[in-house]
Amino acid sequence: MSKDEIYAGEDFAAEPFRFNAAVADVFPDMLERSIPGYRASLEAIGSLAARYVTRGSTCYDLGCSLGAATLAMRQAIRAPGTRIVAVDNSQAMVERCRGIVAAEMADTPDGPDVDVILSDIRDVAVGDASMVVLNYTLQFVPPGARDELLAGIARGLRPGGLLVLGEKVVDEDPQMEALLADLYHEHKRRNDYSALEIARKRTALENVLVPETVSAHRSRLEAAGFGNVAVWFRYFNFVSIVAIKP
Ligand code: GEK
Repeated sequence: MSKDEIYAGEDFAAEPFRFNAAVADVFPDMLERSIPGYRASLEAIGSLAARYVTRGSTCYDLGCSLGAATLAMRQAIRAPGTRIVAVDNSQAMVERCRGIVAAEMADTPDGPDVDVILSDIRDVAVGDASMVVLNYTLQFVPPGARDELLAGIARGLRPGGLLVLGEKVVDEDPQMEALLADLYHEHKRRNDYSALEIARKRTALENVLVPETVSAHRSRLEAAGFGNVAVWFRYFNFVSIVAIKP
């Protein structure tokens, strides 16, 4: 696994963060070291897929990157006749994801078929779905487009279908937000990012990754038509939420 040193070099150019080839090449290491509980989120996606994916339905992995959540679902799904649609708008991610998924499908040909699609997730019509995953993706979608995206997902889910929403969040209480941001900074330092790398990445993500509060996510999910909503996981300012369509 290649080490993420994107913000370490001397030849570093200050520009907004993009999911380009350089990022895709170090992506597994980047997420392991940058998203507290990332591995736990994938484990839970597998457990939830085993429980919630229903016969003949479609599962969606929106903002699939290299397909980690797609593979977690695929390995866990027991319901027959299912398929997975994995979507990302980064060409570099989609190219690599297609290779990873093809290798997995060759190893386990009896599992669900997977289509990896290069598209903006806002242009994908979710339909006849039993499970949709947005694992740390919604935070990159412009805030003004989030309500409509979530409403479309809710409409496209079968009754009883499940959404998993992983997000970086911001706390309502500025003092607690400062504490959580500081603990996160320390976590990244422990994971071998220098203070300079952390500062550069934070600047690059400004206005690119736009976090919201947990209550904003809850309200949006409820307005979109989801019934039961729960935060099943929180680690500093990273959460994962499950929501069920009635
Ligand atoms: C995982 N879910 O490993 N349309 C399509 N893709 C998008 C859009 C959009 N509008 N905006 C961002 N992306 C993965 C990790 S990473 C999280 C998800 C992170 C894509 C973007 O190209 C990137 O691949 C992904 O969403 C976000 O479980 O890097 O923090």
